Amino acid sequence: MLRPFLILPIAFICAALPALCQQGNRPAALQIIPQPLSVAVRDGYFFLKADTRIYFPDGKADWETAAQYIGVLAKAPTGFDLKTEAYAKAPDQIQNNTIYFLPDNTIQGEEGYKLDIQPEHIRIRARSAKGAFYAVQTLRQLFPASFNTPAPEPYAEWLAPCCTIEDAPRFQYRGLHLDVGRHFFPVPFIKRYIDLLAMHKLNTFHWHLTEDQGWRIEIKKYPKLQTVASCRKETLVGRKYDQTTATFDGKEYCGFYTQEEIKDVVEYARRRFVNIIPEIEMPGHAQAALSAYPELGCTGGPYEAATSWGVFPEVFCAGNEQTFEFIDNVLKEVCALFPGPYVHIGGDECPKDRWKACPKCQKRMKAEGLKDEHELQSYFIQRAEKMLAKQGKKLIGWDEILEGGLAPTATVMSWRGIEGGIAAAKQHHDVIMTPGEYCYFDHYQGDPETEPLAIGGYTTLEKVYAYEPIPAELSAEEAKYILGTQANVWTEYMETSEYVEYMVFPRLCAMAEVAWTAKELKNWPGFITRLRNHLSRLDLMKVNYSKAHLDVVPAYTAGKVSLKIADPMMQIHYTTDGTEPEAPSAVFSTPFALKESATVKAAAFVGRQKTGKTTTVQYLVHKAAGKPYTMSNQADKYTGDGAYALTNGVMGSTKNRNAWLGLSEREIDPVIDLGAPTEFKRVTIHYLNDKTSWIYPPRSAELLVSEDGKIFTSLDKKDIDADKMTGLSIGMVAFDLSAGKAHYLKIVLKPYGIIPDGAAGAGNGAWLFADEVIVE
Ligand code: TNX
Repeated sequence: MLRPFLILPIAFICAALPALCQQGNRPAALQIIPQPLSVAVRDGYFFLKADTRIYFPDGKADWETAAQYIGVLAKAPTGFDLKTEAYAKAPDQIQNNTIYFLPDNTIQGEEGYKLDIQPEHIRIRARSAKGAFYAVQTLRQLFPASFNTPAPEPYAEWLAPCCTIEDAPRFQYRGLHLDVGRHFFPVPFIKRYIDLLAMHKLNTFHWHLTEDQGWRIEIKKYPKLQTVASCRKETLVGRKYDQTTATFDGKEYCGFYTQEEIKDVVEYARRRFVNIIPEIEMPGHAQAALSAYPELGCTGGPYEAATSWGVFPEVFCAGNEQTFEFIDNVLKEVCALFPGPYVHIGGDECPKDRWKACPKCQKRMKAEGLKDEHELQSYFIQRAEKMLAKQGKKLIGWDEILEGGLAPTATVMSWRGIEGGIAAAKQHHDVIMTPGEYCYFDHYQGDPETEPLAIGGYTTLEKVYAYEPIPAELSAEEAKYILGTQANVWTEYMETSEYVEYMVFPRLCAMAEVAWTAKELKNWPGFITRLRNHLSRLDLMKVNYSKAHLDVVPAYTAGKVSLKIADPMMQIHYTTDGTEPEAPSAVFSTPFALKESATVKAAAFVGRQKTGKTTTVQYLVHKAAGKPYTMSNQADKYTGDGAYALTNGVMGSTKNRNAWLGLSEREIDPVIDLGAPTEFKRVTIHYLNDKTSWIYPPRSAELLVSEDGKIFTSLDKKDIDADKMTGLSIGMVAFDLSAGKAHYLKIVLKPYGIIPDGAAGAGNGAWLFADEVIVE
């Protein structure tokens, strides 16, 4: 179990503050996630009993499925065998102790519903069975939390408060993705995942089925995809820093879903109104497929399924007709298995090295009049589009499919930011927004120093909640092409299903509200309050959710330490002497200054109980700490936590990328205003070396000084042998001066430039990551 830091169950918080949770079995307020459009609560309760009858319209199988789902949910906790019955015509006077499902064309949207709970009966109105199903998901959240236990609760009273709820989703596409290529997850977990996404009113499961590290779907025509491509010989341990330090576990890793299993999952999803989008990656991320059928690669192999992570040069050969035959045959079997309208063909991260050197690919480019390898990729994707069209399916691809020309009917998943989505919408193509910064659940959700290993990034619960899927750059007309949004779960570092749950929850709860709830109704304090209650449901379902949102987040502005917590109900206790914060420790209320370097430790409490883990920050007090600075180039992605990134008294570490200020191919040149002429003896600046992540040392560092902030004199310049540094490490440049004095200090770090051949990211501009300018 991956729950090393959980100190206190949510149930305890509820015991301490019952008003915020439930009073006995009676909900104090309706705490639904995602927040519905309108809720009107009345006095009284409806009691679900063993003999409650559920009625659905005769002859409508999908309505029957929605109606039966109440019984599916109720079975374990209540022990009831609830009966559903068809009605030919709804009676004018509805009988007591019934739940009626009523088709109603006046309800807003295909997935909207109206849920009306009276003491005597419940009425669910919807235009389609989908809406009826979401009404059931809402009803489920109105019963006591124990309605979600897998074990019987014989003494519970199954009551739901009388109310009228009218609801409809903001977006028609609400997705969650899972990469089963890097790690394989068995069918029971896939079903649980589908249950959980449906519980949060998402309607799409994007099943990423093929990768460099493993092909996970049975294709009958190509048996070696099962016997060869579904296995890799071993797996990288931990994070790779470079070829010399990587270690492998020596254990073969295999797994795939048979077509029978896929059919079973598709049917399971159908009963939860979830559409599955299968993804078959091409032309890149195809190394496992090539290990089975090497003739489909440009060099002919031999190949083996990848054993570490990243982007690999071995891709499908675009000059070879056999490749297209293979893809056509694979897609035919895939299309037959998945009834939904879409198939995802990947299209991301396809290096063009092999194609450039491949005579067949070059010949194809000539014959087809393609001007570069991007157009060859576009040619590839357009052929896949036609193959899918023959099977009556539409193509989705990652935003790289924009390069070299978009296939005419393609839907674009915008992942490298929002630009791809904007460009596609402007070309009147459908778009699904999944920008990494907000929608990647493989990113850290808390302090990397204390969180389990993740790919990088920093996507907190609050950040996910703040995501707005419609880019401001689009007109109202163009915005209509944004079908919705999706969270992606890449599993390089998630070996177990518990790990996946830890990364997905509670961020998925926030995502649900981004995708479903009307923009005007989104409200962070309201969400965090409802989340407390919701987490008690997830507790009972034994979902291994993260509590990183209960950790204290340090901030630093103008020489003062500030401590923040996402949940306003919590109180922060802290120490500055390195001891563990406990209930008697100081309570944080206003930002405080440190007179000397200190270790600050802080944790969130409810009453005397610690709710999260302890955050530890080492603050260095020096002459530039808390001093403002300006730079010629601004960081957009790696901001190092804001305006004081280089002078906040906190050094970036090898684990924590977020503390570093990062720029690609541009100088980092802070001009620090020390406030007054200041004497100093030593100035140091630090940089990160992590070449497998494209982060390189600077070429040189220069120190300049000025009295007026305009005219600068250079004091010293040092060259750096950037190629010499290996592994993952922090470098430092120190300027020692016998007696320096200045009002303004400027440091110029020259970027490395283009990444050399043979290294990860070759041909791209290297990143430069700098942190703390320490002035002593
Ligand atoms: C990029 S997102 C990828 C994946 C990785 C992921 C890690 C996308 C289309 N491609 O192959 O797993 O980054 O965050």
